[in-house]
Amino acid sequence: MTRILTSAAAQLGPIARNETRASAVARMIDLMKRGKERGVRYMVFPELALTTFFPRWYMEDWKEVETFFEKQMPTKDVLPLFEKAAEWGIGFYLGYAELTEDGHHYNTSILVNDKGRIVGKYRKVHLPGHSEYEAQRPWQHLEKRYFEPGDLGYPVWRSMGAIHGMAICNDRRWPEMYRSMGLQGVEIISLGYNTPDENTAAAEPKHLRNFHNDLVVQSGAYQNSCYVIATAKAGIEEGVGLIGGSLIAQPSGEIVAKAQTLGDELVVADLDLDLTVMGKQTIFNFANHRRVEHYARITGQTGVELPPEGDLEGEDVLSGK
Ligand code: ING
Repeated sequence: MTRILTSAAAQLGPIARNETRASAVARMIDLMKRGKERGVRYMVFPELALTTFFPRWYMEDWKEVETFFEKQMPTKDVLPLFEKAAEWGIGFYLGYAELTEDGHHYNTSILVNDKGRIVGKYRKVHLPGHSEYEAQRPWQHLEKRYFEPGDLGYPVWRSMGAIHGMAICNDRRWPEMYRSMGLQGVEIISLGYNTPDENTAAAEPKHLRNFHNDLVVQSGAYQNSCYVIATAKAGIEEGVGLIGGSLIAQPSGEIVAKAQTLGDELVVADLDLDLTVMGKQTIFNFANHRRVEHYARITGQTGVELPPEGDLEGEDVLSGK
């Protein structure tokens, strides 16, 4: 019996700094309602989907910073989303800023099943940007200031008939993320992102933002024979352009569905979970093909260690012939 999980990337357009949580949730419920009409049973909202992407601003006052964080989940504002999920039988991924009881700050996502129950939590491991104000930038990217690196690793969860994994934004650029879950048999990796359409750290042609978005998601899906659902917060948000391009990639690495706009948009596809099997049993049968004895650098070494200076002489194979 084929295992079809009709799913969606639930892309959001800009969220203004003064937009309420209730307003963002109402927009997400509208997308969920549209999903229900299209037989969607699982949907992925963006990273930090309850507020504007606040790491674009330097804020001295942590009281102000913490206005963008949630102290519990669900809060009263988010509860309606859980209630609709249970009423309509639609599970979801939600990204938000988490403030724990013991005062830790994480860029977090949760996996909620089609009964409205929280199945899993992930905290963003790869934090891009910087931790101090950098005057030369047109806007800041202070994720290293406002968040701690995630402390939960890359778990997977069985839910809604599939093996799910989660990631957030910059994580999608790191192959270690996908493989950590590929080694647990993951079938669907969900991730949300807020990606400025201009690199403020170095001169880079703008079109590369969208090219890299597809490249890394397609590669991760193919190399781990899984689906990847990647959902943008898109559009001009508080004066800063965020790329759209939400997409669903299948285990072949091909894109099966892609966003058309920079606004609130549902990108729907039938995920046939049995399409993950061929790759896992043949070309990416990790047990048959991986040679872990040669991979030590990947977990043993953080940065680059260059070889000794100077070109090697090389073996002389010509003279004396
Ligand atoms: N945003 C961006 C991302 O990784 C970024 C930051 C963009 C880093 C481009 C490097 C290059 O998509 C988040 N929120 O991680």
